[in-house]
Amino acid sequence: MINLSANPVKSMNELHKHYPLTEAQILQFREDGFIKLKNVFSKETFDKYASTITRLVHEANRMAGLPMAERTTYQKAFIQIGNLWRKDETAREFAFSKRLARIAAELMGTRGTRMYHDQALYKEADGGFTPWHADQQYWPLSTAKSVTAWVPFQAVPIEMGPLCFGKGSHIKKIGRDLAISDESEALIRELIRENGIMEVQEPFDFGEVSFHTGWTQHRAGPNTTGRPREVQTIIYMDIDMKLAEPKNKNQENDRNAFAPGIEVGEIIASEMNPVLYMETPS
Ligand SMILES: O=C(O)CCC(=O)C(=O)O
Repeated sequence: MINLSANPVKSMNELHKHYPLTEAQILQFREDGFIKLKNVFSKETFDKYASTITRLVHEANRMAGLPMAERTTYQKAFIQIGNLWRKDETAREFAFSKRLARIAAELMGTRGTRMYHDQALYKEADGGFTPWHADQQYWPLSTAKSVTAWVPFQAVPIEMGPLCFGKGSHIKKIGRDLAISDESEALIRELIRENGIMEVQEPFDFGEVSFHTGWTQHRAGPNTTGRPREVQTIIYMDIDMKLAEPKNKNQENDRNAFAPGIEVGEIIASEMNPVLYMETPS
């Protein structure tokens, strides 16, 4: 069926068009460990891509039918479906957005970005909270030059569980060895309080996208709206990122999944890590 509301030319242009950042925004990101940017995408773009991503999420959802009361905290937090860019041409087009990849490079201060992976994080209508954690606990990366774009396909009011960030927590080096769990929620909450870190939890407007570093502590509240919180994320790394010796089981798993055939110390340039943006020399 033809989607009459979709405007393929506008959405394609927007997906790849430069989104200018100010110096102040880049500095703010580096100090705070996150930034929220308004009007990154419009309805035309989401009309083109969101329904495909939602369909892929539902097709792959292994939690369907399992009541919330019988799930773990992690399972209650979201339906998590990764590598959509490998499964579908439309999802791939979205993940290859030059607009997002260039923002990521400029925030990190790198000459380009590679894909680490993409993953949809759909918080169901009655989904639970996402515990405090820092993503890089899971990632065998040699530097901190990694960033996640968190792209909600609708506005996210507080009651829907927008991402909440520990401002400057990436610099404090707290709670870095804790995987997502009830334990990470309790211990990191305490560390955030002890270190006087400000929690920034704000609603997201339609089209607003956040970027956070791999070491920024973050969480999300439960979804009490009765509507799903549909979010696609794309995780970028420095184009020159090297593989570090995995420090835990999660990092071993990630190495196998997202850096197949790469030796420790080599640039992570497997078939799973296409270049998504590269600066053109001036
Ligand atoms: O969407 C969520 O609830 C959590 C997202 C998250 O942890 C991430 O994107 O790194």
